[in-house]
Amino acid sequence: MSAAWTAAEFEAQLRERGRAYHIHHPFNVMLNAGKASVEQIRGWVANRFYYQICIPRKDAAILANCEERAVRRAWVQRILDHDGYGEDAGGIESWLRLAEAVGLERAAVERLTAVLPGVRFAVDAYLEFARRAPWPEAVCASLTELFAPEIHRQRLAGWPQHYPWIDPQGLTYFQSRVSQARRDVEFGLKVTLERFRTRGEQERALEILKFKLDVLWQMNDAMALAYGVSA
Ligand code: AHQ
Repeated sequence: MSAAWTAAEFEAQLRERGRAYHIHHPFNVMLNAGKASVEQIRGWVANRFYYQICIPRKDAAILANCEERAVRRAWVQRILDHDGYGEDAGGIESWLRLAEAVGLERAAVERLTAVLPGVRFAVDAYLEFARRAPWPEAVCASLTELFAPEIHRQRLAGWPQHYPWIDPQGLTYFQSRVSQARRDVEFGLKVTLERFRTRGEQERALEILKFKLDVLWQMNDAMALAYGVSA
C-alpha cells in the first residue's frame, strides 16, 4: 500500500472530487441558468424537501453512533440549524417558505406526494448509511458541502432576475446555508483529516465522498427524467 497522503494532499484529493458535484448536473445547470420552467422549479423544491427533512435525522444518527462528547457538542448544532431552536424557526421552515414562494402549498409539500422514487431511494440510502457506518464515515459523507457555498451563491445571484415571480423572501434558506455550510465543512474536514490517517483509510474517505456525490447526482437524474431538462 502506498504511503499516506499529507493532510494538504488528502484535502486536495477531496476537493478534486468537486468535479462530480451536482452543481454540474444538467438539471442544476438549467435551474441556475434561469432556464427552468415553473413546473421544474416546483418539482425541485418539493423533491429537495425530502432531502432537507432527512438531514437532521441523518445528523442525529451520527450523534447516536458517536461516543465522543466534544464531537457531539459540535455536531448537535446541525440539528438545531434545520429543526430550529428558540426564536429561530430553522432551515426546514425556511424551505417551506421557499415552497410557498414558488407557489406550492405547504401541506402538499409536507405530504411528500411529489417525491420521486429515485429521490426517495437516494436520500434513504444516505440516511441508512449514516445509521450503519462508523460515525467518522458519516461525517466524511457530509463533505460534499465543501462545494455547497458556491451552489447557494449561484442561486442567490441568479434566481432574483431569472425568476422574478419567486418572492425573494423564499431565498433566505440559501442565504443561511452560505455561512452554515462553511462552518459545517470546517469541522467535518478537520475530523476527516484527523481520523482517516493511512492511505487505505484516505482512499476509503474518497469512496465515501463519491457515494454522497452519487446521492446528490441521482436526485437530479430522477428530477430531470420526471420534469425534463433543457440545455
Ligand atoms: O441544504 C443543505 C444541507 O443542509 C446539507 C447538509 C449537508 C450534509 O450533512 O450532507 N449537505 C447539505 C446540502 C444542502 N444543500 C444542497 C444544495 O445543493 O442545496 C447541497 C448539500 C450538500 O452539498 O451535501
